[in-house]
Amino acid sequence: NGDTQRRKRGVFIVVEGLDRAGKSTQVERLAEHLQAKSIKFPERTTAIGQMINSYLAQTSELDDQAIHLLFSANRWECVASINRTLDAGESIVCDRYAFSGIAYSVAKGLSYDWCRNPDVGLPLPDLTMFLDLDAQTAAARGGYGEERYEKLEFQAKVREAFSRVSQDVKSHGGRWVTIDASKTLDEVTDDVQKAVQRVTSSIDRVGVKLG
Ligand code: T5A
Ligand code: NA
Repeated sequence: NGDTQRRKRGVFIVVEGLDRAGKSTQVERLAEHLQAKSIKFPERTTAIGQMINSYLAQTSELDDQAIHLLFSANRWECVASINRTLDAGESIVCDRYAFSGIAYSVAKGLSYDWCRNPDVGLPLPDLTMFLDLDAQTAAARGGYGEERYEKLEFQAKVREAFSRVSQDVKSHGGRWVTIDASKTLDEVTDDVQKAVQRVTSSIDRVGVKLG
């Protein structure tokens, strides 16, 4: 019956945060722990993803609006595959999602509502975990400064924008948990797993969409 089918749907977990907050590391660990599939945005292997990649690597220029829509299109081209996976009962841990899309473009000065619109209708995550780290600490971690957005002042604006996104998500019934990402790798992993346990035990997964 419908109730059984709902419970069988996989859990859709998103990990968000500033550049170098530790997302990729934690996504891989969580996916292994849950035996879930890990995915990431931008998904750089598609045709759209390659345009995004060259923009981020600063080998091409695009208008702020154009790149924003490409990031969103890059998510839309993966929706069918996400839904197939979840419907088959497999869970997904996703490295960045629509919330990064909004936060980075708002930090550039684009209007919040304009930035939010293209992603309306995407699958709503069952849980979003925001790995919170101040921009200075993030910058002190390895490899910072090669990609377009990896600048201290800009990252501080992104962090502010994420705070608005979190209010928005919560006010629309989404589950958003902030994790202190300044702790050690293992401590963060522990906090992430606890948050997942807490939230997923109370989830009724119905495939709600971003509104
Ligand atoms: N973007 C993205 C948009 O503008 N719009 C969008 O719609 C989307 C989806 C690329 C850029 O695209 C923008 C945002 C980004 O600027 P990306 O490919 O996800 O996004 O690139 P980054 O987020 O920059 O990925 P990073 O690899 O830099 O950061 P992660 O994944 O957060 O961090 P991770 O795990 O790779 O760790 C970074 C370093 O820190 C260490 C790790 O060992 C590693 O060296 N580290 C820790 N050190 C100490 N303590 C801890 N707890 C640590 N955790 C990790
Ligand atoms: Na990453």
